[in-house]
Amino acid sequence: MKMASCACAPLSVTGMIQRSFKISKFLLPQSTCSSGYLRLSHSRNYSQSVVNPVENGNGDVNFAVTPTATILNGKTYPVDEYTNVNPKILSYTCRKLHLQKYNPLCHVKRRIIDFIYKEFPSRTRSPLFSVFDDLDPAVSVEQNFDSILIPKDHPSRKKSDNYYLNNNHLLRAHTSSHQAELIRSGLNNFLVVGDVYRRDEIDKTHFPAFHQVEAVRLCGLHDVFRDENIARELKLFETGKCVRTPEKQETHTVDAVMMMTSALKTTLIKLVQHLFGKDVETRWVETFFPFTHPSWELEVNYNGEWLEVLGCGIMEQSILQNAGAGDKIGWAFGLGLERLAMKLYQIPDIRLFWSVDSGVVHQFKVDDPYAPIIYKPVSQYPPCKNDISFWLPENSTFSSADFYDLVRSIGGELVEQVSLVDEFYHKKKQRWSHCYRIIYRDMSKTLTQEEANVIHAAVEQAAAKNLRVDIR
Ligand code: FA5
Ligand code: MG
Repeated sequence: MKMASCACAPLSVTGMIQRSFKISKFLLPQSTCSSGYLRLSHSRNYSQSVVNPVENGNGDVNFAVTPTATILNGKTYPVDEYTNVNPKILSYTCRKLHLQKYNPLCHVKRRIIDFIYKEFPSRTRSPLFSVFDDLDPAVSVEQNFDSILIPKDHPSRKKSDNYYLNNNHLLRAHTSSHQAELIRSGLNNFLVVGDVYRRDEIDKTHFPAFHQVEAVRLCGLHDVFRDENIARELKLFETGKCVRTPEKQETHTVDAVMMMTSALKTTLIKLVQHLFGKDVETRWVETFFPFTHPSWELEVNYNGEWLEVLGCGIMEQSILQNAGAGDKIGWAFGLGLERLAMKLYQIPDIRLFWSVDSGVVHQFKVDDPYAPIIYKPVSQYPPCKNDISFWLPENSTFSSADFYDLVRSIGGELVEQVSLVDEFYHKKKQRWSHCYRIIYRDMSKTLTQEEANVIHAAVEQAAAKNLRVDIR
């Protein structure tokens, strides 16, 4: 497989340079096309010639690469001159960070979904917005580009910017790939959360795989103009011949666009305030996307720099028409989960979201997505893992919290994490057994296993004496 050279994406931190207008990676609209929605199931039936099946930790094999084909989520993509995915990139598709309960991206995702549910209450039992967070990241060129009017010769289609499975399929470059198919399926309000892939540089704010949340809201006349009398007077669409202006598409009325724009911008400002508090500093930047007009990016102030967190706009009417919703007008936005999570938790490097280092993972291990976590840098030095198993005292009220306190009081700052890894009840003995894993790590030097063992032995002794457990 020959790799094309790597292209750099726009910087995430846009700096203090004032821009009121910016040309995005995506330019003006041209072609139209329909979309075929594909939902793939997982399968483990791979051919004999599979080179490197990879497990995702749940025992699911998600991808394999052979000399002639890539197999991803049970679908086979024959290799051709366009293929530039590699096993490393494919391995990220197994991680599904936005679905991992304790990943910071999942906490932020849950906060965003909460907000949207509250902001758009439903008249029925089910929420107004449908949420799709497990759509296959392998999409057709048609889904990623054509269905949302990205011109055939548009630079964002380049092999150097994307991970192609072959000339017909790629790892989605944005969650907008699913807009057309979901509208076609009859939905008016939906969110898509997922991993997206771009051939980017790798630095503190860029990674070739990241996560987006897409929102689409389609409105009929009465959703746009809530007041009955006003709705009788006003229209969504121009009837005569009309021109496109910087403010609106040719088919839309000024009134409809003004109402939709105000609803979109208000929703987004409320969303960032929901995440960062009322004092968050924001600014709107006009931009171009082939799939929206007018279009904007929202930036938030992050440590004195402007950070672009999302793109949005009024959906191109022909996308709606092609998908059978031409009687409605829509707004859409696509936001970057990593950038919001970096600001929210003060995470300094985008790679940390992918870390399996217990020192990182443990900091976000909370059930409440609103827990006010500030990321603490993890030591560069290696950890030591020691397990302790004991029988709980008979007829007593042992609590894990007491054990955690005890470990902390003995190990002090050297204790990075304590977690209950196993518990069972022994019928014959009529006693409970607990096993805890303790991770010791020094912030300033390498802690040797011998040093860790000394502390661990002290923990065992103290637990036996103070908590009356029987070490096993
Ligand atoms: C898009 O991807 C559009 N599909 C968004 C959109 C949807 C616009 C619906 C209009 C309507 P953009 O390439 O700007 O646009 O990416 C959107 C957001 O994803 C960015 O604002 C940023 O928060 C995040 N993002 C983009 N590139 C990266 C990257 N390399 N690393 C991390 N986050 C990124
Ligand atoms: Mg952008």
